[in-house]
Amino acid sequence: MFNDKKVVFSGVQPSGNLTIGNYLGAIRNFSAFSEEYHCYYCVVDMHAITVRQVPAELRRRTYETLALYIACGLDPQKNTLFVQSHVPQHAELGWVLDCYTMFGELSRMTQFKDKSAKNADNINAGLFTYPALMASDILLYQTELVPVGQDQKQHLELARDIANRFNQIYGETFVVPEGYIAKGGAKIMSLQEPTKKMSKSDANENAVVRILDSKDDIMRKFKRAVTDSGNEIICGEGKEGITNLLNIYTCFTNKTVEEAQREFAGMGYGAFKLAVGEVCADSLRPVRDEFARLMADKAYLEQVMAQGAEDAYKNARRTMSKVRRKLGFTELKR
Ligand code: AQP
Repeated sequence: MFNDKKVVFSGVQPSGNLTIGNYLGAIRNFSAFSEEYHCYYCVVDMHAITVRQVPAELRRRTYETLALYIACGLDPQKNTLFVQSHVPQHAELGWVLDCYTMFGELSRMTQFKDKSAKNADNINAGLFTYPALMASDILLYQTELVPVGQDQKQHLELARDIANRFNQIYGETFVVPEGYIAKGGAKIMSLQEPTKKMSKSDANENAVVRILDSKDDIMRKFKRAVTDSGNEIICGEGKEGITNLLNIYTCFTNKTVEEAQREFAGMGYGAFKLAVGEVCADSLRPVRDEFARLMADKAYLEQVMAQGAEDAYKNARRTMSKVRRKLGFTELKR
């Protein structure tokens, strides 16, 4: 289907209901690559279990994340959409790369520090070695480009270091991937603590706008968004809340920040927050409608999963055979 095209890979964890951060920072940008690249978009369920999940919810969210990929414009005929745990080479290469990733490197990862602080009773080895599994996801497909939000930049740099290290020891084995971080939506902040990233697993529902929230919920959350004691709708230091809202507004409208600042000059914070809520809710409506249609057709989603896993498996197996040979693993003669 794709042959010699260069490869794009990205993934989303089914670790919660997806947010407008996941949408603006990642998924919304994915379809732009579909013509030029062979795109692999993965539901990374193995990453999700680094934090405790309720099994039935993980299963449901895996379907939902796949449906959201499609509802956000990813055509399964033009993109390989699949579930990470359906392709066992992710775990296999993950283990190999664990052995080429240094303890010191993993200790410096800010996401590990943040997530260990949030999950102090479950600082497991998987949480620590998460970036090596992420490197395996990317390197398995000889990926050139990885579209991600700003928060994944550090992990991506580590994936490049791991690829370079392996290539230096064993000769050219992996393509060394580049990150693609979209300008506007790269870091959407929490509506309640705008110095903190918006995260799908945030316990405070008012901090997070979810792609599938109803219009009423979206409007309510924006109404309650934290701002500042001033009255100017401009970006700047000490105005993290307003800066975040302007950023969200420009992402949904494709206007520049300057245009938005001019548009809202002299307006009160209350009316401004409602305007941001309106464009957000209205832009997401088609995604919500398409999502509902897809979720009613589980057989179709299963067919997409199966087709995606088969295609991913074929290509993952090729890289894994090369890695096994380079490492000196013996081949089993049957
Ligand atoms: N707030 C954000 N702004 C912009 N991009 C974001 N991404 C996540 N949050 C924001 C991007 O979404 C993609 C998928 O993320 P993920 O599921 O792999 O995990 P994450 O980065 O840890 O996202 P969350 O929402 O914070 O999940 P939890 O709460 O489970 O940890 C990535 O490209 C990410 O950069």
